[in-house]
Amino acid sequence: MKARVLIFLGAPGSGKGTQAKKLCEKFPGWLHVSTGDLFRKEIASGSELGKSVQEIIASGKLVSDDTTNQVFASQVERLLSQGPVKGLILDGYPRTRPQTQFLIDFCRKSGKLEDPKAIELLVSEEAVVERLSNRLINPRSGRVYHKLFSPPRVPGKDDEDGGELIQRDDDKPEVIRSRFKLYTSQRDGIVNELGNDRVNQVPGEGETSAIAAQLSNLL
Ligand code: G5P
Ligand code: MG
Repeated sequence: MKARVLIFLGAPGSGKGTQAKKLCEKFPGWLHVSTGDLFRKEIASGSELGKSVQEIIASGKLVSDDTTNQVFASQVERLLSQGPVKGLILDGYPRTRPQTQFLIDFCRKSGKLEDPKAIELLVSEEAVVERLSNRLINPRSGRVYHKLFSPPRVPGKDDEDGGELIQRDDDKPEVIRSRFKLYTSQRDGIVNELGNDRVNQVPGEGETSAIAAQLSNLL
């Protein structure tokens, strides 16, 4: 059976990463693919790729489609070669119309993946600024916290590995707002390419667990 491909579409801070991690923990065989996490790992490792994307990411601009498609494709090929996969949750990919075309083509050619569908998490710009200004992440695993609503047990330390939590370079208010605008400008191109009937919208503001329950039903 082919693996399902579910895109989590939504502005920065809409909860894509938080919800993707929750669902992949709950549903065995579902895997989380975040191009943002992959780029941040490259930056942390000091690789050539990491060096080439570091400034772009810190300023909230988009990495080129070619580089992003390559990073995405090699990660998915690696995951598919490791064993059976029920589904992929794509978080932060695709981000442009050309990436969406690449993804649709990639799924068809692979022979192992269904055509992609999307869930769009809807949030306001103000909610996003509040959330991201208070976000902390574990740069090693990508695990996400909110200083007030989902704080770590020990302030500034990850619950799992005990290591330092950091604030992302692109989580400064002015960069958050420009990332939000960039998402808004790209969103229709992505949805048109997928087809409106392949996109479900879910309110992204409210209790994280209530949103997770709604997403579980759609899965
Ligand atoms: P990323 O890493 O893909 P963004 O901008 O798409 O970054 P981001 O900021 O990671 O998205 P998110 O994953 O949607 O946001 O949100 P999250 O981390 O889960 O939650 C945000 C905060 O809100 C957290 O503190 C969380 O605890 C809290 N929260 C979550 N859910 C709830 C809730 O229900 N209620 C409440 N109260 N709080 C909640 O991309 C980064 C950069 O990498 C490059 C670009 O430069 C990009 O800017 N990049 C790409 N470039 C080109 N093409 C691509 N495909 C690229 N992918 C990445
Ligand atoms: Mg994220």
